[in-house]
Amino acid sequence: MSPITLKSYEDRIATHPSPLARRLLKIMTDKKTNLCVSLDVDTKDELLRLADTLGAYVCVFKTHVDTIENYTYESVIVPLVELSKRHNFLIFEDRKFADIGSTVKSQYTSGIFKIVQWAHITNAHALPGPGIIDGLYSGTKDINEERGLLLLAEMSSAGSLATGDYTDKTVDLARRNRAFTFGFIAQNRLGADDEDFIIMTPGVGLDDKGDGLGQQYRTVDDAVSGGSDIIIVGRGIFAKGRDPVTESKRYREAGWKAYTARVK
Ligand code: 6AU
Repeated sequence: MSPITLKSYEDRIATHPSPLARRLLKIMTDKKTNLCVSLDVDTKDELLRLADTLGAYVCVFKTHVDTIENYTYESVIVPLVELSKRHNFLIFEDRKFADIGSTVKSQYTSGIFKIVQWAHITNAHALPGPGIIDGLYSGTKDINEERGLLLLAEMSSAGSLATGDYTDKTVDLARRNRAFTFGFIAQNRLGADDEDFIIMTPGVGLDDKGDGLGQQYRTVDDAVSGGSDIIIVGRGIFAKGRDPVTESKRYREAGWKAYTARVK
């Protein structure tokens, strides 16, 4: 266990090199939650309803905004940003950028989504090399609020190619710009003992083992005791037959209990 994982979220606020991560750690401390809910729903009504009813239990809401039917900036983003202020959570657009710097800059700043305008957090594959970080970072130039990037260092899906040397090189890339690249999507603790990267872990589920399409689930305890800082949960919370409020409370409690046991 690295010394960072034994420190409280609150203690990490003072020393973290990323302004976005400092804001996130403060929200987690204040709201006592390390739960990120993945709002993988098809309609804007459902997205906004869940963001409102579950807002109190989460530090981050993760979106795939390109899957929302009848998307418009005014009807989806404007109210979502309003809810993020009301309930004090950050928005993470799970865009998984994967192109050359110049292209990802346009994808981040332009088009119908204008992700950089509203998503506090986004993520990218390391595959294209350092230009992808430089391109995304240059897109934040005119934004007056904290923005942060997660690199996909490991994936939860069966047979993922993001392992070993690829994962190590992804960690190296993140070191280029610690004020912007504040952490990883990963299954394990990554970085040197004294480096504070925020580890966000998908593929967490208490009742399922997989989804028949490659997803693999681990328990909350397994992820957090292994060094994960934030658990990402989607279908474990809102799959058919599950009550999202009950499940959010359950995952939040499990996540906080596992974290408290770790830092004790
Ligand atoms: O809990 P689930 O399986 O319903 O949803 C998991 C969510 C999905 C995936 O797109 C995403 O997490 N995800 C990611 C992310 C966040 O980048 C990486 C990964 O390795 N596995 C994964 O499931 O929205």
